[in-house]
Amino acid sequence: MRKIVSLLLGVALAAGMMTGCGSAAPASSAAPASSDSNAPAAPAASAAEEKGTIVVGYAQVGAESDWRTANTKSFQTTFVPENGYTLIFDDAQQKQENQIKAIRNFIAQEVDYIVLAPVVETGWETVLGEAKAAGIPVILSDRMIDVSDDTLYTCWVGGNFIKEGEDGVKWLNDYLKAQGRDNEDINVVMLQGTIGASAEIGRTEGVEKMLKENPHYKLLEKQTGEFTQTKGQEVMESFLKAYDDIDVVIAQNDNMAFGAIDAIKAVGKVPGKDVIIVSFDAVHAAFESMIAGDMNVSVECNPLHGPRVAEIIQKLEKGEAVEKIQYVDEKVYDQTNAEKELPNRLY
Ligand code: GYE
Repeated sequence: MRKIVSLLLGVALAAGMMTGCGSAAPASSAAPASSDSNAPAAPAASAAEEKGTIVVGYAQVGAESDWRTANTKSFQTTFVPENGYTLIFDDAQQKQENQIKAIRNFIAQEVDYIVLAPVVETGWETVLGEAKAAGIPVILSDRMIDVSDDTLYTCWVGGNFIKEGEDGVKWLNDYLKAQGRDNEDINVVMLQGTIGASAEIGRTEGVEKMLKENPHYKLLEKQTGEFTQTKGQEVMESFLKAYDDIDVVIAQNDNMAFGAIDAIKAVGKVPGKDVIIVSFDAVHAAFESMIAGDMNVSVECNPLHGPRVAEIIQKLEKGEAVEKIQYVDEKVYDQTNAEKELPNRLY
């Protein structure tokens, strides 16, 4: 929407960023910049300008999980020229410093909006102050930030992570009761997400609060698995070496749970029976795992924020007010309803 010059600059920078970061963004859904050196940048930029598209820079966390992949796809299919948008996508590979660089690039390109899914909660004052000084609204999606000045962002939309953590243990309480194990001492280990990410902070808080309410629970150990399958498996292997009586694994996302399940099978134990698996996200593969009897439960966390952010931008374009904090409704799925629900799942 801004000057052609800035778009041209944007296209050039976006092309550089995409190739520089090795981003997996398909050309069709990213900025009309192509890493193909035969494709001239200028016509693509003016095409975007002719259509009067709204230019959105998305500073994404990375590609660490199925949830994240679904989230990226949601943005890349929503913010397309046919819907009136040009998306400049940046994959920060789980590093805050990369996100800060991406935001500075977006500011230099004079994008219309910046969307940020912050890797961690703290350390955003300076760069978001720069976005504010440039007059570019910042919409937070997925994870939260911890800043004293809430004018540094326009609004936030995402999951209620504390509630998700509580829901996971509530499910466990009911399950153990139904199994006649509610008076048994239960040993728990927890695989945490990226330390300092609000999804980790909230889920840890919610889980620990609920575990403390029941003296039968003993949290043996918690450690980060960085929200990845590989690290989840690695940490679970070390837990299994250290403790021979683990009753429950609480994995703060499905991918770490998949890794834990592999580690449990490798020592000859049966996941879903010998060790109860409580997980988060409820991605497609989690439903398959529940149907197979491996995973016991997955607390939903909905990644399809693209349309939600588009709705916010449309309101802002019309000068309408938007809610500062918007939680998405989420459910809990387990082995009793996984098969029935699987065909309805969108991610
Ligand atoms: O649970 C995990 C992803 O921030 C809610 O990030 C998101 C989390 C999600 O890597 O799978």
